[in-house]
Amino acid sequence: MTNEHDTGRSDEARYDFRAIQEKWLPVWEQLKPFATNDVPADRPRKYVLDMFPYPSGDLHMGHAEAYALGDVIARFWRQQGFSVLHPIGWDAFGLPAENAAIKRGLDPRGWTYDNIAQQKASMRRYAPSFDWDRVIQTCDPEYYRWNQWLFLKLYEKGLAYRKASLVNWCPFDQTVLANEQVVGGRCERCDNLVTKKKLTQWYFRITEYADRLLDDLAGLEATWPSKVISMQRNWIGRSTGADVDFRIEGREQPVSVYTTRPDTLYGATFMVVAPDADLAAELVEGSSAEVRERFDAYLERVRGTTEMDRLSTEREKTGVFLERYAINPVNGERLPIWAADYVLADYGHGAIMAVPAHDQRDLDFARAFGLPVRVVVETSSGADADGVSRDPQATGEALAGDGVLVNSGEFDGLSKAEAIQSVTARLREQGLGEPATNFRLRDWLISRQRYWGTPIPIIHCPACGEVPVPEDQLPVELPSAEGLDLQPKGTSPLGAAEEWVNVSCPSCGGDAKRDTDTMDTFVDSSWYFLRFLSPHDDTQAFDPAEAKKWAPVDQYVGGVTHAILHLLYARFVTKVLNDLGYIDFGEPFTALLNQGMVLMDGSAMSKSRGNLVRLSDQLDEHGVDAVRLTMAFAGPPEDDIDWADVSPAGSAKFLARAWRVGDDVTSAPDVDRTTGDAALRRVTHHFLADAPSLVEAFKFNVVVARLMELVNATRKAIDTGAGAADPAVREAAETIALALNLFAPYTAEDMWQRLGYEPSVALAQWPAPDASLLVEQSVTSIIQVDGKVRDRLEVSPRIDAEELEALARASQAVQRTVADREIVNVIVRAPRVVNIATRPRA
Ligand code: ANZ
Ligand code: ZN
Repeated sequence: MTNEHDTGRSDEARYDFRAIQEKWLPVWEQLKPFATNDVPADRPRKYVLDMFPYPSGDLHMGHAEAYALGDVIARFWRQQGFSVLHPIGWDAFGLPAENAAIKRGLDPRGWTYDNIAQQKASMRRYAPSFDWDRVIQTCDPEYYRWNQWLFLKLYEKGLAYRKASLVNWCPFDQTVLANEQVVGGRCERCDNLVTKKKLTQWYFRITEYADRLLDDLAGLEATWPSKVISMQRNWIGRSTGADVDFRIEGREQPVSVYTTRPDTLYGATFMVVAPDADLAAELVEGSSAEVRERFDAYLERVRGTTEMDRLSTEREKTGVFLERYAINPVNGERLPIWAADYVLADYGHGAIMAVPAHDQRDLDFARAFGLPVRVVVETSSGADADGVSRDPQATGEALAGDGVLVNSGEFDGLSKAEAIQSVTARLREQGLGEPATNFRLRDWLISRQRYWGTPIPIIHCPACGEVPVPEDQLPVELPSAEGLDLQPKGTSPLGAAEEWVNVSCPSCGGDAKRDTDTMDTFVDSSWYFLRFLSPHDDTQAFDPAEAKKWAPVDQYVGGVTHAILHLLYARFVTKVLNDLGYIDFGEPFTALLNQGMVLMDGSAMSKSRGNLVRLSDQLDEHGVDAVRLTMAFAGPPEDDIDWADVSPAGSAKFLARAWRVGDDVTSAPDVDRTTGDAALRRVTHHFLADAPSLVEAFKFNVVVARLMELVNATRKAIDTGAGAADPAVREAAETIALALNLFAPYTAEDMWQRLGYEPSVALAQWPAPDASLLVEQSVTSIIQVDGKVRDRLEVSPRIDAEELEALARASQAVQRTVADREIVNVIVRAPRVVNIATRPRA
């Protein structure tokens, strides 16, 4: 043990963050304080996970925030006696690498691994408490082999399938996109408008889990941000109503429509089919040549329209009358059938009964094309003063609210809710309809026509059809990019890798071809948290025994940008693996913390905006610890941080001050602390008592503020009070080092050594506070009425003004004095004085 306190250290020992960083980084690399390979079986465990980075360029300020905050939690649980698994890896496949490589004429492989190397070096210096023996990189065949395994498991269960359908197509990236990757009608990656294209693609049947994905959100309400929960709820979008069958003149089969308002069936005045639905094409075959021509032209236009626009209520309504008629099952009315783009082909049945009086989009359409409007629910919200519903035809406003049925035969007089029940029951009796549930959620489109991803482990055989690659032949390695044209062109570049594509069928041995698509990279990240549990296992995707010990993740930390996509997919895959018996839990992430963004001058940082703050510059100038501390101190972790408003220089100054406190201590580690200065001890022990619950509530900034108070109190004790040799000063300094371990690991480690301990401070335990030092002493509070002392109350020194005023007003003596006079003013100076002013009642 080194104890520099006896060795005549220099008086002007200086805090030098560069020297400290250089000193401790290699020590930690040797020591591996965060290794988790053999942790004691009987110690409780926590799994803290930060979303893994995408290796495009070096780490940036956003990473610096996320990893600083996640590390507070990981380090905290270690101090609280837990074995903590805190791994890191790289989410390394995907378009950005591929596009960057194409631009530079490089192999995406080299570009990606170079970036990983750079990020890894920066990450090590940044010193989150990662277990570096568990790093995974999703573009390693050792990793993506298990993506392929997962695909095959889903395929066996019928949860992975191929179908031809209209898909989102990015004309710029020349690839399909999942619904989740279309943001406001635009490609999430390149921001170009997304169009639709009919293609045969691979899907994961996430819709089969829609109910569970929705219902299980209830169990996350206490530990996930409510915003994320409601975004997921909306995305899944469960809607309940009824399917109603309409007979079509000149067609054998009836057409089903989905409605959430079966109560409005008598108000249906026309039917609308999606122009791009198969039904529309079929119906128009029975129409005149002129209509067919108009329809074809219309369809052409619709194809170029985004889904967003189609659903917009602002847009002018367009459509084509198909000269065909449907029959309303309840009253036999003939309803004209139109094709219009506000009805979507892939929701419900791609056709609707239009009820213009009660549905705004139907009303807009009816008004545009002169179709009848019939009110069937008298709503109170749409009523005049005399109780008569306003005419939607005239006002242009549909009556959407609650009300009583009219013009609806035997159902007249029922409330909306009653009528929904009764009409549905009647339809069911007559075999004309049934209750139905629909989801906004679509199956997850996972195939991509791009190079840099996991090959889909399927072989297409002319004789046998789709043949899964046998598990013992995994991984299907991605062929070298050499000689391949990676330019996006709508078909996968892998098709040109002839040696790779042409194989013999695993089933019949005949000539066959590999599937040339690659998987969406969200497949990679849908289960990566399990791979960390046994990252080097080459016999299975993850070890179920390790999953039992560590999983699910206790605390997940990452950006809110992943509120839907990644989190939904990971929840889905977890449920599938649960059903398949590999794991015994159904939710991957027990708790979730979304950190805010790091802004500069009020807006997101970007090169083009010219407000980019480079992390490496900040680290060079202020040091790792100051940057990390600044991230924690800036405010609640969920809030955005404007780098223009914070002071890493101030953080560095504080760290130097804290470090010097440790350096000043002259007592030995084994000194009897109970003999120390009581006032300072009380401050220290209050801090020891309060910090853990503050950390658990993610109030990191409050912990830092309290720590600053502790440093000040200690400084004062050294300079003007008990002195550097007092045991209470040592106790305070050690507490400071332990707390700094959460935010500023280099400074903490260095202090710890100067205080006479071996590394690592990260493994030292948080001491229990001494309860006797937490007992509040009371102070005497003087209560005056009109300038005369009337009572004295013994109160807590921490009492707040409101509480003290209430006590004063409740005092017998005060009440007697005030009697029937009126209190006009109360001035409270907690905890010492309350002044009550009165006057006679008027
Ligand atoms: C008649 C009706 C009357 C409707 C009324 C609403 C109000 P959610 O809640 O999103 O499930 N709809 C059904 N399929 C559609 C499709 N493919 N494209 C566009 N709209 C479609 O909405 C269900 C309602 O949206 C359905 O209920 C249907 O209009 C329409 F006063 O039927 B409703
Ligand atoms: Zn075959």
